[in-house]
Amino acid sequence: MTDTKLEKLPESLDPKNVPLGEAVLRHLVYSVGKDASHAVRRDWCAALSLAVRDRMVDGWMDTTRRIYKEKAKRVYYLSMEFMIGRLLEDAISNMGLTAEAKGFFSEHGLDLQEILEAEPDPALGNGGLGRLAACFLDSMATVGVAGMGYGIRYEHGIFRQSFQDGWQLEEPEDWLIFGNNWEFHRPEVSYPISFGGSVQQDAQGKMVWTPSERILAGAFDTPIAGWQGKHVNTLRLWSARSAETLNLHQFNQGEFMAASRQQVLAESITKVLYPGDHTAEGRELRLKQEVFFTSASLQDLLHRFLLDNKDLTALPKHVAIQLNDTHPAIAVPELVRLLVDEHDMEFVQSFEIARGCLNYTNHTLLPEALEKWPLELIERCLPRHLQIIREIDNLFAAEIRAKFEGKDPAPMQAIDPHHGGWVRMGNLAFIGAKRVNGVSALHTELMKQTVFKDLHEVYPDRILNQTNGITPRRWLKECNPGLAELITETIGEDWVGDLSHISELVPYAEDKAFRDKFKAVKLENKKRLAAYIQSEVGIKVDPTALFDIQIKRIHEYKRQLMNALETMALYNAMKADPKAGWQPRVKIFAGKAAPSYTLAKLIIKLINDAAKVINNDPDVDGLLKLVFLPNYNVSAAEILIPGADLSEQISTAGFEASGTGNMKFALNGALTVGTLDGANVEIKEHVGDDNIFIFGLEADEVAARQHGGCQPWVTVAETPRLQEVVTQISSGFYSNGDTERFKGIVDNVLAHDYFQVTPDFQAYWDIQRKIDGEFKDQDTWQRMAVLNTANMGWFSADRTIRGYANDIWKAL
Ligand code: GFP
Repeated sequence: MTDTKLEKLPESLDPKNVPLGEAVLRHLVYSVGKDASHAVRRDWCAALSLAVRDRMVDGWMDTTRRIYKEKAKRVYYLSMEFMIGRLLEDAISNMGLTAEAKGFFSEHGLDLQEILEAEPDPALGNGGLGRLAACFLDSMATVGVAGMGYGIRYEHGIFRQSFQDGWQLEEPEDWLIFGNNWEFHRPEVSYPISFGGSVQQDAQGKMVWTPSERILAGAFDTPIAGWQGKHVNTLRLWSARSAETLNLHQFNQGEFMAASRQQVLAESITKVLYPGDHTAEGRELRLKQEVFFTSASLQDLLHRFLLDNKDLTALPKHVAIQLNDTHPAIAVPELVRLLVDEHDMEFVQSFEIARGCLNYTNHTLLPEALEKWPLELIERCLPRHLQIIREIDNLFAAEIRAKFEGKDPAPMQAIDPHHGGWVRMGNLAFIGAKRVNGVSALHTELMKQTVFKDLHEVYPDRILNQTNGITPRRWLKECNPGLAELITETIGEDWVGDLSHISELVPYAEDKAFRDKFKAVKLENKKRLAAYIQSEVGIKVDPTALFDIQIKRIHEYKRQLMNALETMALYNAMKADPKAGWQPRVKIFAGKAAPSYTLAKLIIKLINDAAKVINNDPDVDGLLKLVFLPNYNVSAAEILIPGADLSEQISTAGFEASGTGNMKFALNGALTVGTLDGANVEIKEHVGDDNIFIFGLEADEVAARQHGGCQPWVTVAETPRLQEVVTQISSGFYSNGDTERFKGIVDNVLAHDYFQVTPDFQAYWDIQRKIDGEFKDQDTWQRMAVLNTANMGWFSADRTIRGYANDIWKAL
């Protein structure tokens, strides 16, 4: 730091004193370097982003100064994913600049919307977990929590999905190709991250780790403004580079590849989100990514703490750290390591400090997603961490033995010595956390009864629930301007900053004039969606049909397959009797399958193949269309969700931890067809039993069937519509006579059906036909839709963040 006396900049430099339009022009010429007459949309987008960013900086610095001055408790949210979506619209909306920007561009014959769409969508996430992290950033800044997000600046993010002959194709996403106008590179903020090598005890008995590999983590900061820009927080993303410089000697010998080897290896750490993990190299890379961003974040927050504190034992008083899933769970031994090895603290005390700061959110009970690392891999990459994990396990075992006589701690410990040895990251996170939370009431209950049963018994106060939420700014105000305006003109604008106000709409459900306006907005949104579908996949759909949408990661438990099978059964029924008065439907899917998840990719292929047959059959023209939109991301969701009549939330009960798409749809006036799973249970409580379509097995029934053994082939035989569809698929009806193509799906459904598609199929079919009937009575349907929107106030992420801040972080 320099010792200048300059505290406040001259008024004349305050960006707020310059009209936004002028600032845009200035940036266009002097920052982007383009003449207005040659500027393309992307240039205008860059200029507007920079002008808006300028307006955020003062608030950002004010927030930072205030946090330091008030010694506010800082909250660090560590997440492998931040699915932030485009930032410009969010920023101008939160900063109250939308009207000014619109006015300026229309004066110059340009359309703001088109300029907003020129911004690339940063694909730094995969699904709900990453989008939740992004909603939390918005809500922390809105509620006034001194929060900071820490993650990875993936050069390519998650892959870009396209279809080749109906198969998913993965290509690198290049969101950074034209630069990123939101971020501030901080070259001076850089931390070493070490791997490999060995650990020796020195003469004083201290453990000394001599790593074999060192990578540098460099910081990039993005300001995140809350509603009305009062509070501006930071998202700090880490980018990897080599600690070694270019080997000039080798380079000059003409060995160009060898000279850059270290750089290439280091940079691979932040290339892509979720590199394939079917190879040993891929798995090691994932582990290194986790260690990389976790260690950099912890080093950074300790550095910040020590700027105005001397005593590290006070860390838990000033700092709360939230681990989003097990990806950053290495934080437990890493924080202990930093305290012991770098700050000369004692082990037990260090562990207590770590346990006083760290908290862990669990997002799934699926064993495949509760990370486990082979002991051999941890030993090779992180020898010092392994020592510490062993010490933590010993401490934990002693604690358990002292508290519970005769209780065996082994099944709960982080290290599982069986089958070659594993480190169980869920157990490690639990043992090292002050609080562990689930993301819906049902999920939290199931956590207590299943994956963390033993740990819950020994630490009964540790698990608590924080049902997920969504930000009403992005997920209503920005994505659905028509509905947002209607709501504001009806009940005022308070709902944007405090969604509980939206309940003032409840009486309007009985008001025919309001319902008609509500319906008109929906129709406009459906037209916008229909145009999007036409431009993306060339399928023409009728905006007055029932738009039935399932958008999420493709996974067996989310049961896109059940939806697809029902669509095929509906096609058969319509074709058999086209004049039976069917409710026209458009079935829409979108979502990515993990690159090595073969069955999920086959499900995509099946839907695309079925779409080819159905959409080209004149018998069902005007009755049924099937659409799979490629490359689902936040921007696509912003068009899809406002245009939905029906929201598909049909996971196998007990498997969807919460869902947040379910909340976004309901808030935008779509009705839910769903199982009693995740947050559907709480949505039902809020919107009322009559305004949601619930069907299917419940979580305990699913568990009983899964454990007791079931005979799906018998169920299929007893369900004629399903039987017909399964026979068609296996006989090549959707695959040009190829009877092998979908064998994987058919065999799975008939022989195992772990996710209970067959027993739920009939109930799903029945409720869909009930929905057909109810949709025809548009007035009643709109009444239900209004009641959905009006009763979603509780699902604001602001409420969730207050819950975390009060119950977990003690930060409000
Ligand atoms: C995961 C869970 C969801 C949950 C989110 C956020 O998201 O049930 O709502 O995390 O907690 F599965 P996905 O990866 O499934 O999208």
